[in-house]
Amino acid sequence: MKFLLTCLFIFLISEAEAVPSLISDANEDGFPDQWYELTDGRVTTLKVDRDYDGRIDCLVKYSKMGKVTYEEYDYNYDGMMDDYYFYDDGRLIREEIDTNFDEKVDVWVYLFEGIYIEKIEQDSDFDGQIDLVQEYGP
Ligand SMILES: [Ca+2]
Ligand SMILES: [Ca+2]
Ligand SMILES: [Ca+2]
Repeated sequence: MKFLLTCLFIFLISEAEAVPSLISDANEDGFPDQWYELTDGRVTTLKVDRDYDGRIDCLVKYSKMGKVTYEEYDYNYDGMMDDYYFYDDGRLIREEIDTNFDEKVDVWVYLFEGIYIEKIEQDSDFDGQIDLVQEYGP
């Protein structure tokens, strides 16, 4: 029974946005911690509260084909997203990181073929200007 309850999703229709969503309570504390937004029966967005503090710290968007198109994470769980992933046709093409958690991205990592680093740009003194560029040939 416990297993059943854990896996059971409560189906809710959000009236405000008219976007059907599935909500789940993975740790069974009575508060939702996973939200699935659906379009035509497919999950288009997943939001997760991984540390169960009531704030979303993971957001994933999916294409019609079910491929990840975008992700963002709040790695230090301060309520602000600080790590962003951009995908093209299911392949990671760019990662943007706010390494000092001041809500401004300061590292940009460009990739090719989803896994190889092509270039890293960095704002090492956090003044908003890129001051370090490392390029890696294919
Ligand atoms: Ca959280
Ligand atoms: Ca954060
Ligand atoms: Ca920053």
